[in-house]
Amino acid sequence: MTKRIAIIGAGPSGLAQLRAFQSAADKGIDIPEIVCFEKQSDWGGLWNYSWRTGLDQNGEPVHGSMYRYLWSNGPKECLEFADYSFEEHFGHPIASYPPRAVIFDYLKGRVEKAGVRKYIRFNCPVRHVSFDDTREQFTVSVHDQQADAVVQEQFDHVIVASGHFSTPNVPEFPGFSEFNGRILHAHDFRDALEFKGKDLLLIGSSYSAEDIGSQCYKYGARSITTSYRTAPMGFAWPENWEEKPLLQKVDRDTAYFRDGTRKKIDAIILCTGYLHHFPFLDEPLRLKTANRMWPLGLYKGAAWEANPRLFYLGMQDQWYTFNMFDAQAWWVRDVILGEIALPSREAMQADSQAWRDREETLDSDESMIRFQGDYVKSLISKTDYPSFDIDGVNRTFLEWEHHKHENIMTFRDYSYRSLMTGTLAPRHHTPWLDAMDDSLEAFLAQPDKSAGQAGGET
Ligand code: FAD
Ligand code: NA7
Repeated sequence: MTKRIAIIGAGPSGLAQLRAFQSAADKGIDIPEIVCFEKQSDWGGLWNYSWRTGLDQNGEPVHGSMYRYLWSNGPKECLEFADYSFEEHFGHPIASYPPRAVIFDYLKGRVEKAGVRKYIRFNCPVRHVSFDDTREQFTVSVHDQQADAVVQEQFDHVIVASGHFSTPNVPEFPGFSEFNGRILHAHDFRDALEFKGKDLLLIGSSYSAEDIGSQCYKYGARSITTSYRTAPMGFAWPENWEEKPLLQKVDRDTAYFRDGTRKKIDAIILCTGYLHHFPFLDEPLRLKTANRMWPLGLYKGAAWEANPRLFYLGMQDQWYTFNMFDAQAWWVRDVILGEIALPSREAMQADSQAWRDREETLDSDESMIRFQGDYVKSLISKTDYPSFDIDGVNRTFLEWEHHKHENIMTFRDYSYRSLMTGTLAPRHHTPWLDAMDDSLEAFLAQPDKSAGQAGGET
């Protein structure tokens, strides 16, 4: 009997899994019956922008954490698919830091070409997944929103690709209940113009604080204050941006910090990260982890060691994204197809522990980038995913880091060489700080398609 596979989520990870199976089918390999359940009405995951916050039209928590005017926060050359280049999609080279709509278009282009939309059931949040040891099958309960019916189906494998940057981690600080202004989490941030002319406090010192702060600066906030728990971000900020140690309390319109200083503020954005949240999984199936490079319990970062008929994609903290999800999806496909044999549970745990031991020695961005690069290498060496220059991607990440430290407001003006095609990206027609229109049309209206300078010159 044909195996049945359930994929939960049609974001970049779930789509990678569909593409992996379809590429095997194209080679004449028999593939299982696949159903991908997606709670939103379209694919693309976080890249499918929603203006909504809170609950959606069906009463579901809104998945989207992306905001207007979001531009790729790393060079597109680091996330490029090895089987579908940006150049193939757009017909010509494009600049290195595209806005969200352009990335979404690229993501969509590959899966449209592959013809995998037919596998996806949209508006179908998965409510519950359990495993029956006797039948060795999963029961997946799904709410089909269009029919307004909860239905149950049996599957031989389940692949969780529901993402982990959607359920906000929301700490509380003394005085929040009496604060005079708005308090929101980064998950609910949508439009920087809301904060034009305002004195803004952001809690956190990672990507969300850096990027939402930069957006608010770009669109006219009066001042930005970022408050860190462990360490400051340490970039050369513009004059109206300062970094403070952790917030101690808020008194109506004033924030007090650990170093004894205070500041009047109009609004607070909690850039305090996200929770790995799987309310739909039965307890023995549920991954519990903080946002880190090597969550334990996942062999090769993907197979649930306690029951390796279950897989997770994209659960690591991410330097690598789209091509790492591909590497995982191709590997998971080959495990399911019986091309890759899994060792004993003890051997899987020992292998994971070795990765975790190395993870715990990582003490710099560079070491984390190399660690994740090695992980991607280890996966693609086992499958027919097109090999690519991972050392080259690592080098591009390091150049990106260097450019950010040189000037956090101009790093997006640099160009890098594709590791897939060898083409050097053209310079964008407008410096990022002046580019207020983030539409695909504005971005692609490149008057000059000639190449920029490799990784160095603006
Ligand atoms: P997601 O994109 O989160 O997709 C998960 C999918 O699962 C969604 O479609 C969701 O609706 C669906 N789903 C969830 N629960 C259920 C359920 N119960 N039933 C059915 N469906 C469900 N990465 C980069 O490479 N570059 C960037 O510039 C970048 N910027 C980012 C900016 C922000 C603000 C955030 C939050 C993330 C950013 N990322 C960026 C990282 C991002 O995590 C990845 O690019 C990518 O979206 C992860 O893909 P995913 O498929 O694993 O998860
Ligand atoms: P991250 O990268 O998980 O970072 C979370 C940040 O929030 C980090 O600086 C934490 O500080 C801070 N944090 C968490 N809890 C608290 C509390 N209680 N108090 C103060 N500070 C806290 O999440 P991001 O949202 O920045 O990035 C997620 C993705 O979105 C990323 O991949 C980007 O591509 C976009 P810590 O350093 O742990 O002290």
